[in-house]
Amino acid sequence: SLSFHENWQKVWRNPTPQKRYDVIIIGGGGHGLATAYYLAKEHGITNVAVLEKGHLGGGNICRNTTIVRSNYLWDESAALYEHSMKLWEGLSQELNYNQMFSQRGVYHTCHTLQDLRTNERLANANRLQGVDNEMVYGDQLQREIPALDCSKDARYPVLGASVQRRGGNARHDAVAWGYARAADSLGVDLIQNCEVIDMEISDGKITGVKTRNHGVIKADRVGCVTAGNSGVMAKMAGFELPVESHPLQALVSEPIKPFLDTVVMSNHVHGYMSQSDKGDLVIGAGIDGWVGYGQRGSYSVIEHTIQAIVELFPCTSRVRMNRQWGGIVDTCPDASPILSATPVRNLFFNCGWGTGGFKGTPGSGNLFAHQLAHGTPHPIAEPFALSRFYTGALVDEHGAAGVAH
Ligand code: FAD
Ligand code: PYC
Repeated sequence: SLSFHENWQKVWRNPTPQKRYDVIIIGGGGHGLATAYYLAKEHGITNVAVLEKGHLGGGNICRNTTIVRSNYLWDESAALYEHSMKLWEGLSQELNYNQMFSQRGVYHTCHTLQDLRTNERLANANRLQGVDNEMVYGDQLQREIPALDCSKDARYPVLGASVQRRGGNARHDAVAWGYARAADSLGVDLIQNCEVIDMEISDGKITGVKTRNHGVIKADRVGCVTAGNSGVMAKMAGFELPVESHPLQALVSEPIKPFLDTVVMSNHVHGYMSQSDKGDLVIGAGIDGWVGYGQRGSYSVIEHTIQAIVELFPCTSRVRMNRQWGGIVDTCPDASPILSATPVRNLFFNCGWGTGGFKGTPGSGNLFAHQLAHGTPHPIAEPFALSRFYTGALVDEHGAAGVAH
């Protein structure tokens, strides 16, 4: 059926890497590609290569459940995620690529008094920060989400929910491909199948990277944006990161008629769900309790997650599941990301986004590009430096992470 579609124009070039670049970005996921785009677009730095060990967008950017929101607790996080949300709101136009960004609302259901208090506090904090978030209860919640079991005799009755109405979801591969196409058209070299296997460091300063199949490539500055592999990359550079890499699993069902036009997350029974435009139910779990690098699903996680989903939406009990998978997320002790200089001069890391980096993609790329261009952090990124793990100025967002760590 594709025989009449030959000779299509390539969406990006497939260049042979140069011997040297002004900036090398390791990792062609959402954040790496966004960083390359903003470096070229906003800072005029186009002698840039993105080195990706597999294919562009084969990592978490295309394995996530696409939830976008900015309802985090602390001012530092609200500034970070709201910066990203504002970029999301103009991204289809900016990249001339339909991101299918759908602000259909994200609900966090509350099943205990403590759950309610936590969410009410969050909603109040967000409103003071200028971020939309509100509480809905009882009949209003039932009207807004007819399929949600709001009955009093549910095993874990739903007492109310917070909702960020500007939250929602987007099409994950459109994000990767949109940034890739735009970065390529500004002159960035996107090098696929190019694994970085070592760092070239001299007198405490990075001078380039060693790759598996293209030898050493020199650079003035290197940004490492490798999500679940960040600990491995830091080891190559001779230091340790306070991150743990865990599998995070998700699954989708067979397509069914539209019945859910919003995103529902429950921290208490622990599961979350939205319905895609194709009709599949997109369902996710908490992180696996063990560390690992296996990008796979497992039966026990499916079973627990489906129990939670059926508890919330009894009408889904006979829907068949189609696919399951895992991605490796790098989690920090405070469930906040790291955008930072490192002990190696001119080597910067952007990692630790854990279970929540999809929503952060545009903001992360935008702020990290600033840091790579200037050598100093953008004011919004300052609180997310590695130094917080020495000073103790952590940005604890476990309560707002939405996914159990
Ligand atoms: P990736 O796409 O993983 O990019 C990193 C890239 O680095 C990869 O392509 C990898 O191949 C490459 N790389 C690694 N090592 C090397 C090397 N040595 N040399 C060259 N390249 C290398 N977040 C949300 O906000 N909302 C959600 O709903 C959500 N759901 C999720 C559900 C699941 C199942 C998972 C796994 C994650 C979810 N996340 C969510 C988190 C989000 O996907 C990640 O935080 C985010 O995608 C990470 O940034 P990235 O896109 O750049 O990562
Ligand atoms: O950060 O909102 C989130 C999220 C949902 C599912 C995984 N992460």
